[in-house]
Amino acid sequence: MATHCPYCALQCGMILREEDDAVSVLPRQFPTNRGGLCQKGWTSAELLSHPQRLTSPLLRDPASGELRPASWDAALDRITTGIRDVQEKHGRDAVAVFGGGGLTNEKAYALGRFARVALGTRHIDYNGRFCMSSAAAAGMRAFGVDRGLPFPLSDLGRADTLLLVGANPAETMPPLMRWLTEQRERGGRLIVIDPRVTATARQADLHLQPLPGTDLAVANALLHIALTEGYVDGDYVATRTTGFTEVRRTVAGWWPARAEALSGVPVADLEETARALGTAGRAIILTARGAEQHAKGVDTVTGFVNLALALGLPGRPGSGYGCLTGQGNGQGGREHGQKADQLPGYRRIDDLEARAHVAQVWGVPADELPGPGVPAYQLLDSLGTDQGPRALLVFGSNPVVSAPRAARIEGRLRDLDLLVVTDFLLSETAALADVVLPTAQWAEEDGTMTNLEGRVLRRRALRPPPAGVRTDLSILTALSSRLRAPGRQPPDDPHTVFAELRRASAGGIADYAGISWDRIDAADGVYWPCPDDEGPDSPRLFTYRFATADGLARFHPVEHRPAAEEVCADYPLYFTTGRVLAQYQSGTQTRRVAALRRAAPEAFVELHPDLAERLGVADGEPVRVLSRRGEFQAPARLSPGIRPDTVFAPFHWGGRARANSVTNDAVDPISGMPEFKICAVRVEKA
Ligand SMILES: Nc1nc2c(c(=O)[nH]1)N[C@H]1C(S)=C(S)[C@@H](COP(=O)(O)OP(=O)(O)OC[C@H]3O[C@@H](n4cnc5c(=O)[nH]c(N)nc54)[C@H](O)[C@@H]3O)O[C@H]1N2
Ligand SMILES: Nc1nc2c(c(=O)[nH]1)N[C@H]1C(S)=C(S)[C@@H](COP(=O)(O)OP(=O)(O)OC[C@H]3O[C@@H](n4cnc5c(=O)[nH]c(N)nc54)[C@H](O)[C@@H]3O)O[C@H]1N2
Ligand code: SF4
Ligand SMILES: [Mo]
Repeated sequence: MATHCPYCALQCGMILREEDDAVSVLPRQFPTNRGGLCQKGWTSAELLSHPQRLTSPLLRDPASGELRPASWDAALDRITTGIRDVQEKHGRDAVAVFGGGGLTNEKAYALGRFARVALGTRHIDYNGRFCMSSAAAAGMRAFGVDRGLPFPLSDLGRADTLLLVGANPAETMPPLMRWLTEQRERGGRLIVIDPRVTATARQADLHLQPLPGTDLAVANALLHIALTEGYVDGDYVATRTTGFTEVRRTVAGWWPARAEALSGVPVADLEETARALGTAGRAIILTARGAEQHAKGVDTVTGFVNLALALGLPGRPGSGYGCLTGQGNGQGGREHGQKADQLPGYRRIDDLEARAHVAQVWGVPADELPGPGVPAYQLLDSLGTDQGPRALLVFGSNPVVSAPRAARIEGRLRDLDLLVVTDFLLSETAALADVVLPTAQWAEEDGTMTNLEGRVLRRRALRPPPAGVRTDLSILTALSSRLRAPGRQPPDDPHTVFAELRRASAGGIADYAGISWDRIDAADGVYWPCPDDEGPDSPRLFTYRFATADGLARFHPVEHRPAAEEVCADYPLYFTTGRVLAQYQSGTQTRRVAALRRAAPEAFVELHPDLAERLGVADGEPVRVLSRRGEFQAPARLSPGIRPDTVFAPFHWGGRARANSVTNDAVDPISGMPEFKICAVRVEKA
């Protein structure tokens, strides 16, 4: 059966085969992965029948404090009683929902509707806030629309110059590297900006290795050079954009030597990068989490968008700016109402017309819909406090491992009157819950996912979930009927939910009205916006106009600023975080797959050999990393490929090896994105 991988936003095509009870994975020719899969995709079916899989609800026993198997009736009763108690005492907003970018479009949509209508709370947000929010906000303000890649992935293979800023696809989306190989075989140049010599940087023609948190200075200097060298496309700027005068004034102060002093990137490399972009027939600039997960992430992305606009790239064939979306449904998950300020179709919840449209689809009065909630970190950090919600329902996230300053968030979760987690494995967050509900896995339910290109895809059920397990949709339906809000939730059949999503999104920015499951099947996916059944979809955006009211793209002047926390005598090193190939996110899934555990068995702290020598640490020896917020411990991994002033660790592990015990919870003022990619630490021999 043809479907797609459960993990990242590349959504590689795969075939599932069932023999007896065992499910095997085969790669599938799909226009994005062209028959490629990474190790995570190959091994994804192993979790379907994993011995640790949850097959019964779990309830915390008040006497022993342990989680014990319970019936669905008992579990659902405990949840509805808990919700009613909390809402009676503290009001409707005292219950919150936390979603995930791995949920299908149908589930993300149903979750937003459940929060606003069945619970009547304004408090819903999701882990995409930690992932996509900075690029999303920058894209919205520049282009009037936020779609990761506004062009098909295949364009990467045809670019003369490709600039990757804070992206390591060789580990995070391995089959995507085929397009980069093709690009270089055609004579194109690949330039990578990353503080580490990553597997991706090793393939680049030019690698800029800045200090973490200085990408914005680099972007402004690149535009400064483009101006002085005459690479700016004056016609394009005049006819397709507004606001350049201010930006020109700001970047005038960013002469390359100033950026070199801050970032450590040599002037010659800055000049070479500007030339490669400015003289290319086709050029593409892509950002990912390295540039975005900062308290100035929106402005940093905006710096690169300004550069792309000044060079006249967006909307030109084979050229443009894009962001590499991360989670399986990182794109669709941010369009249909899991965000605190959003209604389906990428509508704003404070827009009266949007409220009227969606309320009519949902069959409720518009003034009954709550207003905007707060972004993920602010929400998590308010839990169980006097001002915050007292009950939380989590669908598809493991914040105990993945939230910044995680020990503090773990404490907040413990302070709740009621924590409910739906998962198919006992994640670190589920282990803290009062009620855990076992849910179906990707190969056990139908639905749609929207990949990094804005292409809507079909996920297909190979077989029903095991006995005792329900789908997220049926859990939402059951809860709303117990909350005596039946009819306030769509039925639990994903096809019916998708039909409703199409109507709710109609006329919005992310318009799915013309997308049907049959149409997706017939055409290797359908790109949004797609307003009409009969009309075309939109593989390429911006060819004639941008999605702003006047059709013009907007420049925004942006200034470099220091990280929220700078190094000092007590914490003299920069700390940054990211991913390794064989583990996924908080690791709940991949740490339980034997082959992946063998490939990446434990966390590590990547250090330059010179730094290690100063600390008296040998390769493989355990070290402690300490910040103002906490500490974690893992073996040292010596690598000459990292800057000597910077240490790196992956965030896939919990417990003592939890990198997020030290990360900074400073957030971007516009997007709410936490500063995962830079804080000040001290490293000691453990
Ligand atoms: N194997 C694997 N693949 C995944 C995932 C996974 O967990 N594991 N997760 C998926 C998801 S949700 C996402 S969001 C994507 C993320 O995909 P990427 O963004 O490619 O992944 P990261 O490793 O978080 O960050 C990329 C790079 O940023 C660099 N970096 C750190 N600080 C800075 C900085 O200040 N500036 C610059 N320029 N670079 C910096 C890091 O060294 C790292 O190599 O991956 C997706 N794919
Ligand atoms: N230090 C640091 N921290 C980071 C990052 C970083 O780069 N550095 N990156 C951030 C980013 S980009 C992201 S995306 C987050 C991700 O971090 P999390 O939000 O924790 O994401 P996952 O680990 O994918 O958690 C998904 C959980 O839901 C379960 N699950 C999967 N599918 C479903 C489903 O369909 N339904 C239900 N009910 N459950 C499901 C899984 O078993 C797992 O336990 O981490 C962020 N945290
Ligand atoms: S690259 Fe992403 S979608 Fe493709 S197989 Fe690996 S994890 Fe799955
Ligand atoms: Mo992500």
